[in-house]
Amino acid sequence: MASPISTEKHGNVLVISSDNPPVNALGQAVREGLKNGIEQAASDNEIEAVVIRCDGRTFFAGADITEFGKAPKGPSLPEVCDAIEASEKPVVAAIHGTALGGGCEIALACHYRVAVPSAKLGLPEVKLGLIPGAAGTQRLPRLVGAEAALPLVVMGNPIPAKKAQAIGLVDELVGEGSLAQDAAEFARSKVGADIPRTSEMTNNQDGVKNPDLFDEFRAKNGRKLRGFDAPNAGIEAVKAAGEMAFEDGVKKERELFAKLMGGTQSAAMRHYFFAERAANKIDDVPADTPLIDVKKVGIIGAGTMGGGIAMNFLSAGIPVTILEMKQDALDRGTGTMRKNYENTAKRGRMTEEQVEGAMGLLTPTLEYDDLADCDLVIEAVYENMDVKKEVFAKLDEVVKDGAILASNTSYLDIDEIATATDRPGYVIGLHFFSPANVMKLLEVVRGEKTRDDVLATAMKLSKKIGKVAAVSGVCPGFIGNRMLSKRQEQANQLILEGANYWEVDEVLLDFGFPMGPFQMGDLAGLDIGWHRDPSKVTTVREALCAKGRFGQKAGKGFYDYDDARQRTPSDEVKQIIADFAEKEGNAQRDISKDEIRERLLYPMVNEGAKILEEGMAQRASDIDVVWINGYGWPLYTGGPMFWADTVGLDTVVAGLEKHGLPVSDYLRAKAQKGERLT
Ligand code: T1G
Repeated sequence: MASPISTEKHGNVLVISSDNPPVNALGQAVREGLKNGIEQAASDNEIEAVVIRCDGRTFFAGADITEFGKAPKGPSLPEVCDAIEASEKPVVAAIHGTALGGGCEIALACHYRVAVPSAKLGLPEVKLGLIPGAAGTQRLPRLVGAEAALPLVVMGNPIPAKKAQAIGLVDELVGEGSLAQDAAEFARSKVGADIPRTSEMTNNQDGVKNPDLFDEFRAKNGRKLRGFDAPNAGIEAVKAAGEMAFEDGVKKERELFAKLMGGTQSAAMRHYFFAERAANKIDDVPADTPLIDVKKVGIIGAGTMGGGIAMNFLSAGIPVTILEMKQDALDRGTGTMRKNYENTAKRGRMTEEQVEGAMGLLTPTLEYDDLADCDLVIEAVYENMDVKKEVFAKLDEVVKDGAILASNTSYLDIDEIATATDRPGYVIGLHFFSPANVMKLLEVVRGEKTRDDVLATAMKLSKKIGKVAAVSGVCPGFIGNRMLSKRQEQANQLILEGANYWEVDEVLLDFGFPMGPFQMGDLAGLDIGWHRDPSKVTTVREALCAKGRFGQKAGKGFYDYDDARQRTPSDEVKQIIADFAEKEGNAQRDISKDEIRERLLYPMVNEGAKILEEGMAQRASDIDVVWINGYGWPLYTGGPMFWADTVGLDTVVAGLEKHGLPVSDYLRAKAQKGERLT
């Protein structure tokens, strides 16, 4: 098979090119070709300088993740990097697209780096539960200093070429259309000059002069890094770069890398990397299905959801017409959207003109007729079937043929809603999660009659508005809420049987969720939907509301809150629950945290298995995508399905049986056959 690497002489410059779509991943053939190219340059006396570049959309975007876990085949990436750096002739990296991970390490091993302004550079290995494994944590601090290296290595977010130039990672920005020749020119200009090797530089001493740098960085980012192993390893590796000789630092990096590679967190995060991409594919819809061009979107309802949904499209540059029934509701809704954008601008994440640009694409209206030329209309009105059907009947009348009519319903039957129209093929569910302009998850609910082009359009559009979409079938609660209801059921049952409600929260917090169900109840308000009759107590929540315990806003709910909203478990609440339980005939007993965790999480796995069995999700990894992006399931465990495989399905089944909880045939069969869900 032809090598993905080719070389071409341009006068005294050898240009080594990689053509390895889709992202020039540094697979074995690429690594071998690069090494051979450097050797060719060394042995050719006419060559005085080298450029390394890539064809296609991007410079090397990292090691080839599909090779992980397989027996490594030489030459290794560190070997290739060392060969590049050792070259006696100047080597220039010509960067476009995204130079990520191993790609950034190749660039660091080069003696110079030139990039087009639209390029990005980064070390996202932490997002795979790893750290750079080809001396990136040792070369980068020597080139740009420990302080500038820490965010790149530990948070894993890429930076634009301009910022890379500012910290010294990129030497020169060149023309978008003239990268190859500008890089060759740049290389020629370095012939005869001393060769700058990043492994010999000493900018990393800032971390030695200010050793608090590392703990300060760890503390500043503590919440985001909670539970993850790789970020801390990244900090250790960058610290080592300042304290050790290069070779020793590389050894330290390799130790840390190997430990992470062998751990469950990296396996989980690599699973998630592919899961997120797989979720966008619909198995029975051809990849070349023609898409509907969505030039204008209509949103019905300017409340929290409607406004949040609208912002997703406005931020992606898609005009939105938003409809309300009354002027004051419309004004309130659009006012909230503007305020949200202005807050984002205050945090420096948007410019003023971007705010005006987004708001300039918004057309508020009270008239359904103004939706007539929309290509997609999404309703986010009251969660009531009759109301939804009325809206869809109206839309069917007013909106042009071929337009998609979507409901943001979180559990109602999309097929029934579709019967209110003469275009069931164009009806789909687009279930956003609150706050809709922030939460990444979008459950795309495929109706019985939803057309392929409508579904394919929804998936493509989800990427355009920065969402992670997963397809769900029509069932109560779709994928996420259906599994959530099982956890909620057990949480409520557990406290009636004597489990301490704060321990139920702690189990989920310790597992890695951002919040437990009782904390969540206090935050949202326990009195939502309360009938306001203190004498009528049929649930624990009603018992608490009867005592004015409405949650954080009342200073007390399940917990007591101080002025800083710090929560403390309440003996009064413990008693209220015990009294209520006794009235209901529930005997109280001490319940261990292990039992709590099994009863909260295993029924979710069982429900996920049923969702798969019924074909309500295309694949187990889609369920992981839903829970990680919609409900804060800790990424480093890979999601409920991957986590169940890690625990072992036989252990899950045994746990469910031990607690007298139902086991689906699908899950039992998988466990008996020793198979995995993912
Ligand atoms: N290896 C293998 N395949 C990859 C890949 C990679 N590194 N990156 C992307 N793909 C595939 C992806 O699965 C998809 O395949 C297609 O390319 C398009 O990707 C030693 C150890 C580059 C920003 O973490 O962030 O280097 O679905 O849909 O949205 O220190 O891909 O088409 O069959 O995401 O335009 C470090 C991971 C690796 C970068 C492009 N590098 N990739 O985004 O397209 S570890 C990364 C990305 C490492 C060294 C360490 C993104 C992208 P398919 P896509 P995109």
